[in-house]
This record gives sequence, structure tokens and C-alpha cells, in this order.
Amino acid sequence: MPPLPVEVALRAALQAGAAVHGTTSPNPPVGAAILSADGQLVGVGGTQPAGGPHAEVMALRAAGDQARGGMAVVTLEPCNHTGRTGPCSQALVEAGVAYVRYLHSDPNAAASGGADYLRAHGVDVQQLPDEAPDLAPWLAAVRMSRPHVTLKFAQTLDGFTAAEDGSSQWITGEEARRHVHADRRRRDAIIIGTGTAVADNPSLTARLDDGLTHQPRRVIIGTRDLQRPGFEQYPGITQALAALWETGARDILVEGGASLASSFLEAGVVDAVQAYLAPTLLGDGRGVLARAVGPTLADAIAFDLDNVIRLGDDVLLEMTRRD
Ligand code: AOF
Ligand code: ZN
Repeated sequence: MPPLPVEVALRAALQAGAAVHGTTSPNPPVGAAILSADGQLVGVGGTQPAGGPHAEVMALRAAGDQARGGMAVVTLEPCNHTGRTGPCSQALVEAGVAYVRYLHSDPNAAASGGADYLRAHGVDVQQLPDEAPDLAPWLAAVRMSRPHVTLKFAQTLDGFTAAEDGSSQWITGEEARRHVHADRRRRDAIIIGTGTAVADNPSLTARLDDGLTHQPRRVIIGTRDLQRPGFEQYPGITQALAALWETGARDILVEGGASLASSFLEAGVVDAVQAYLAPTLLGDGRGVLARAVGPTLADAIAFDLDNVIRLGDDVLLEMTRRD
């Protein structure tokens, strides 16, 4: 038999996972691809909204009989439990799949064990090097038992998010704003403080004219009672994170303002940062944070730089917390 094109199937599986990102919580956005015994890509699928079929089942349905003797490439270890759906491990065995390759181990104790089950049923199982960041927020959230938090802000070169008069609407250009909207759609919730809710009255919707409808939950944190229809409100960070976790949110975005951003950092719950940098200078204005994190440079909160993305004339820096 010729070597199976695992790379081709992995790329298809990652794409299928990316396509359902933002629609699956509390489940992860998994992708799966099936190669027939002679190496053809015969089925691709992504996790359906919670309660619906998992990625493997979608891909097996597309592959039909051609899965027999073939290979399944999945971005997460196939589940081994009956939750809202049946075990994917069993579905793969029943379909006659001979090889399984998966990226990430499932940290959810209730669902893990699929690799062992498959091996016990004669399937050749291997974990692939799991460097891909596709499921990073979900994996981190499950390990921490709270939503993964990304802090997002846009700033001038000299670190201001708004001018002295508070005007902040158009710090970055069109491409960066489009990127923000695409990114919001992948999140489960977008969070702002009461100050920002009052000052900017933002809609926080993911505006893109591509026909897709997923909108993240819109959350305000603060004690001032705002009664905004369409927004959930919690008095503090702890309550918000607990309630969001309980109701299925795994990947959330904090959009400011400066006071809320400071509080999230002080609470030690900022896992990732997205900093949009505009090539402009203001000289003075409102900073990203509301308070100093400490008196000296040694107190600075450090991040690891993961990505530098050019968006028109702006730059997006993506970072994760340095442990
Ligand atoms: C997979 N393939 O596509 C996904 C998996 O309640 P259930 O039955 O939907 O199971 C949810 C758990 O299954 C979830 O917490 C995670 O551990 C795993 N997700 N597993 O084999 C998939 N989305
Ligand atoms: Zn499953």
C-alpha cells in the first residue's frame, strides 16, 4: 500500500475545525478527515453545535464505505464516552477504520480514553506532534475550569487607546477593524466594563457580510445597573467567569476599557493578548491600563510573542501569558 497522505488529511481536518470555530462551545471546534485505503480524501467534517454529531461522525458519514481499511485524521483524540452523542472511538471501529492519527489529547477526563479503546480494537493509533494552536483556548479552558481570556486593545505607537477628549473610534484602519469583527465571531463572549458601555455604547456585534450568523454573547462587568437589552451583566470578574463557564463559554474576549483591563490583569486571568498597533502618535491621551502594575520595570507583566500580523498599515501582535 502507498504511504497515506497524512499531511493532506491533517490540513483538511484543521480547515474543517477552523470553519466551525465559534459555533461549538462548550465543545471544542474539532475537524476530522478520512482517507480511503488507497489514500484518497473521502470525507471531511467538523463538530456540530453542542448536542449534534462530533467531527469524526460527520467525516465518516461523508466517507461511507470508503472509510473501511482507511485512516481517520482528527484534531482531538476521539471521544470514548456517551455524552450528548455516542463515542467516536466506537463509530470509527464500526466503520472499519484501520489507522487513526490525532493532534491533541482530550483533557476532559469524562471523554478521554479513545486512543486506548481504538488500540484495544486493533486500530493503529498515533498522536501527531501537537504544535497547532487550533484548540488552544478550549484546551486551556478545560484545564483551568474557567473560560480562556484574551485581552484585546488598539493603541497608537505611544500606547494610547483614546485621545484626551476620549475619541477612540478610529485608531486603527479598515483592515484591522475587519479582522476584529472576524475574530469576535470565533469567541463565545465579548466583555466590556460599565464605563465603556456608557461612554461608547458599543454594539459589540461581529459585523461581516458573509451570511454567517454566529454572534458572541455580550457581557458587561460592573456594579452600576445598566439594564442593557441583549447584554448580560455581572458585578465582578469572578462572578462573570464562573457564570460564563457554567453556561458553556470557553473562549472569551475582553475589550476594555482601561479599568476593566487592569482588573483582569490584577486578577491574574489574562491568558492571551491581542494588541492592534496603529502607526500614529498622540503625545497624550488615555492609556491601555488604568493603573500601574508596580513601581519598577521588574513588575512589568511579560508575554510571549506568538504572531505578528500586518493588517493594512496596522500591526496585530498576538501574545500569550508567560508563566
Ligand atoms: C470528539 N470529536 O468533534 C468533539 C469532541 O457531550 P458530547 O457527547 O458532545 O461530548 C463532548 C466532549 O467530547 C467534549 O467535552 C470533548 O471532550 C469531546 N469533544 N470529541 O471525539 C469532536 N467535539
Ligand atoms: Zn466524539
